[in-house]
Amino acid sequence: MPIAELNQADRESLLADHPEWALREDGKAITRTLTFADFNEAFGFMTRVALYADKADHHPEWFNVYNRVEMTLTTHDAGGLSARDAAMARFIAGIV
Ligand code: H2B
Repeated sequence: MPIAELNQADRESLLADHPEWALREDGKAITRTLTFADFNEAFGFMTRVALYADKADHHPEWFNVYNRVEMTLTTHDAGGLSARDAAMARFIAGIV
C-alpha cells in the first residue's frame, strides 16, 4: 500500500522533535544507535518495538550486538521517510 513520503518541512520537524536520530545521507531514512546496560535490556527493548511493529505493520531495519541496537527507520512503500517512521520514533521515545 503506497504512502506519501514526508516533504522537507516534515522531515525537518521530525528531526527537531527527535534529535537523537540522524538523517541518512540520502535523506531517505533516519538512524539511531541505542546502548543498554546488557543484552537483556536491549532485547527487552527490541521485543517492545517488535510488538509495536507487528501491530503497526511497520518494521525497523536493525542490528543488535549484545547491548547495542543500531536502527534505521524508513518506509519501503514510500521510497523514503513517512509518517509511519515519525510514529515509530515517537513510540521509541516513549519507551526508552
Ligand atoms: N515496514 C517498513 N519499514 N516499510 C514498509 O513499507 C513496510 C513495512 N511495509 N512493513 C509493510 C510491512 C508491507 O510490506 C506489508 C505488506 O503491509
